Amino acid sequence: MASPEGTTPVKRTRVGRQASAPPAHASTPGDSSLGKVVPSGGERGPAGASRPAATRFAALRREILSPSLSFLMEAHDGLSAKIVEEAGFRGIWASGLTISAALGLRDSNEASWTQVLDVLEYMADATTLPILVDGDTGHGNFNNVRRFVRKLCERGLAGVCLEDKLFPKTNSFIGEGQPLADIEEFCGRIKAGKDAQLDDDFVLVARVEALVSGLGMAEALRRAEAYRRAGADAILIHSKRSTAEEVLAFAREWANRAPLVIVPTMYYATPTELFRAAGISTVIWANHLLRAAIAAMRETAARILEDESPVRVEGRVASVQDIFRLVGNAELEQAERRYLPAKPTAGAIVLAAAGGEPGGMASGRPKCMVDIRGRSLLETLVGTLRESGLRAVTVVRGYGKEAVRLDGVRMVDNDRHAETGEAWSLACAREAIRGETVLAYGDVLFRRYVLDALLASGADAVLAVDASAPRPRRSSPSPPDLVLADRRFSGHFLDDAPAHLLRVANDLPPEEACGEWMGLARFSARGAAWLAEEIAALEAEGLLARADLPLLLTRLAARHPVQVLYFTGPCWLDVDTLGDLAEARNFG
Ligand code: SPV
Ligand code: MG
Repeated sequence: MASPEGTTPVKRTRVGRQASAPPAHASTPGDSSLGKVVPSGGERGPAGASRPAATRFAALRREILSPSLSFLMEAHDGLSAKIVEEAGFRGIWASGLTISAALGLRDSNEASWTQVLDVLEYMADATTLPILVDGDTGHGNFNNVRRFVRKLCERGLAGVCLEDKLFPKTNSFIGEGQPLADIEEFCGRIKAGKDAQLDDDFVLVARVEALVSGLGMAEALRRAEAYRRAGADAILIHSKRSTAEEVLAFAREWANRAPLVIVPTMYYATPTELFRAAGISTVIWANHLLRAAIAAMRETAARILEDESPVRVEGRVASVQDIFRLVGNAELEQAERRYLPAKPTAGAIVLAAAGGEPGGMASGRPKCMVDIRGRSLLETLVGTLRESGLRAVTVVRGYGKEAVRLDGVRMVDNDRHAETGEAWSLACAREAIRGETVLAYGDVLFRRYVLDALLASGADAVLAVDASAPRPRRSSPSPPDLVLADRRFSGHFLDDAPAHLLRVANDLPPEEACGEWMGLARFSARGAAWLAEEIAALEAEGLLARADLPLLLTRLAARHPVQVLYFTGPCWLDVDTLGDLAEARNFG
C-alpha cells in the first residue's frame, strides 16, 4: 500500500511510548510479576470459555498498528457487542454517544463515568473482541484520566480515546466553535493515562477536534504532533464535513507519523478505498447499530400499537430463540447438567400416525413431515418440546412411516394406523407413559409458554384449551376437539380459578363449548398412571382400536380431576390445510 507521497506507510509500534516498566503507582492486583492484571472481562468468552487476559490488549494494538485498514464497529451494551462479534468485526468502538443514548441520556457526560464503566464491563463480559472505549475528555483532569484508565484495564477494556475538549463535553456534531483544551494541559492527560495503564499493550488514542472547532489544518497538525510526543499511540482526526476532503488533507500532511483513526459519520459516502490509499489505520463506524435499532424499534412499536397485536411483526423481529442463543443459554444448560442435582425429567409422546393430507398439502408425505421454513413440522414441534426441557421424546408413526425421521427421538410404529384411532396409537407407546408425561398431536404447533404453563401446573392431568371462540376451519378435514368444562374462561387471567374437564368431543354444539383442545396435555406421574389404566380399561372393553383421544380424555375426566388451562390469542396452530401451512411458516 503506497502512501500519497510514495513512501510505504508504517504503522508504528510503540509510538512515543513512555518507559515500558510499569510506574510505581500502577499496582497490579492480578499478577504483579508480569506487570499485567487479569481483567475481569478478559477471562471469559461468550460461552464462558477462558482466554488469556492479555490478548485483547494486544489484539487492539495489532488492529491499530497493523499496515492494513482496520474497522471498529460501534456497540453500546452487552448485546450489541455480541452482535458486532457475530458479524465478524475484529474490534468494537464503545461509543459515548450511543451508550448515553441507550441510557436515554445526552452525550454531555450526563452518565457518570462509573455508570459508563458498568456498561463497559457488561460489554467486555459479553464478547471476546477488543474494545476501544470512547473516553470523552477523560472525565476531568489528568487525575481523573489515570483512575479511569486503571479501571478500564482492570475490566479488560483494551484502549481509550480521549478528545481535546473540556468537561462536560458536547457531541462534536452540535454547535460551532466548541472551546478546546489547552494543549499542554491535554498532553498531561495523555501522559497520565499512559503512565496509569496496567498492560503494556493498552492503546491510548488522542482525538483532535481542531477541524471540528474550525481552528484549521495548521492547528490540527500542531495538536496532533504534541499529542504524539506526549505518548499517544494513535491520533483520531475528527471532522463533521460531508466529504472526506479535510481528513484526507490532514492524512497527507501527517505522513504516517502515528496511526490515524477516522470516524466517517458525516462523510459516510466516501469510498473506503480512498481511506486505504491515504494510509488511514482504522475506521470507526461510530453509531450505526444504535441507529438501526432505533429505526426497527420505532417501526415495531408503531405496528403493534396500530394492530393491537404483534402478529404482523412476528416474522420480522428476532425470535425469542435467537435471544437465548445470543446470550448463551446453551452453555447454561450444559452447566446445569454439570452442577445441578439430576432431577427426573418429563417425557413426551407425539402422535404422528395419521395420514397425509387431502388437498395435496403434504404431497404424499406424512403430514408431520411437511416443510415449515426448512424444518419438518415434527422437528419444529419436537424443538419446542426440547426447549421446555423434555428430553425423552417418543413419536408414534404410521402412515408413510419410512419418511418419518428425526434424530434423537424414539420411534414407535402403529402398523394398524389405517384401521385404528388415536387411543390405539397412544397404546403403542404405552411403555413411555411413565413418570411425568406430555402428550401432543403430531400436527400442532404451539408457543413454548403454553407448554411451560402446563409443566408448571400442579394438576395431575391438565389440558391446554383455546378459550377464544371456536374458529371456523377453512374446509378443515378434522373437526375441532371442543371442550366442555365446569367453568368457562372468565376473561381474566389473574383471578382465574381452576376449571375441570367434563367432556371433549367433536360433535359438541360450538355455542356450548368452553373452547378447543389444542392437542396438548400433561400428566404427572400419578396422572400418567391414570392414563395407562384408562387405556387398559378401553382395551378390556374391546374399545381401544376405535377410540379417539376425546373419548379417552372424557372417560379419564369421569374418574379423576382433569384440569383445563385456558389460553387465548394466536398461541397455537393445528396444521390441517394449505392455509394453516402458510400460517405455520410465519408462526416462528
Ligand atoms: C461517539 O461515538 O460518541 C463519538 C463519535 O465520539 S462522534 O459522535 O462522531 O463524536
Ligand atoms: Mg463520543
